[in-house]
Amino acid sequence: HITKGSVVFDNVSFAYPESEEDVVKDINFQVAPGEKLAVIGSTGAGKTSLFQLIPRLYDPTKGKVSVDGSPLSDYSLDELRGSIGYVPQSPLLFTGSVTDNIAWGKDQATTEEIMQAAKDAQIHDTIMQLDDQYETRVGQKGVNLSGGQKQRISIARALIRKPKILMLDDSTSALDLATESRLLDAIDTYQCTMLIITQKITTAMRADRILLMDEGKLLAIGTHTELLASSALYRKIVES
Ligand code: TTP
Ligand code: MG
Repeated sequence: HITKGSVVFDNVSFAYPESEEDVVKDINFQVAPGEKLAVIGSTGAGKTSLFQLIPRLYDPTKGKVSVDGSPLSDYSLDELRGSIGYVPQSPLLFTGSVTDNIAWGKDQATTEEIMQAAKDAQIHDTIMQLDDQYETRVGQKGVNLSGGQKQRISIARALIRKPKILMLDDSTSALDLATESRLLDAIDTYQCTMLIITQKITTAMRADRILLMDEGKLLAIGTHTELLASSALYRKIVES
């Protein structure tokens, strides 16, 4: 079982099926249980591709990813996806109520658990303003929600499972700074390992360490101060 939430990448490379080109190139790093790691890098750097290898949406073409000291293949997909809260870059809601969308995959979720997850994801107030509140239908045949609102429902869906590893793929891009800060404060109380892709240096600086990717490669990993000292590309991003 995944109880600690450590993640290790060992010489991991990855190319999409039917493609020759590696989009993740020989990557090594370790994330300790409870650590918060931000991943930054320009568009197309391979951040999303790297993330997809952890809940096994794809498998590496070379190397090994381990969680809690065991290779991912030692876990069932149910176990992996039950312990890893993965919020994709473009989350999908299905046609159903807000409640259904948050509780998805957790059949016995109570109203309290659903509302707590929504509050922590900073979407509760918005839900309360909808015509039917938590029973409002969303998804293709439901009310229109903004990208940022969908992201937060998707974050609530991840939080309700109390994941050991929480992965946010640019999930706070649409949030104003104050709301994002409240969201990250709430996530701190979950005591999970967090991997967060972000374009914002202020968000990255809230993490324990920052991983900088460029053209599929890990260019640097360390604290903000360490990267300022060691990486010219990082300095360029900070200055821009
Ligand atoms: P991404 O991994 O999507 O790069 P990114 O997440 O760093 O970029 P962004 O900030 O814009 O979200 O892409 C890396 C390469 O992989 C890119 O050439 C596109 C390709 N790719 C696929 O071929 N199929 C996919 O499903 C994805 C996600 C990416
Ligand atoms: Mg991406």
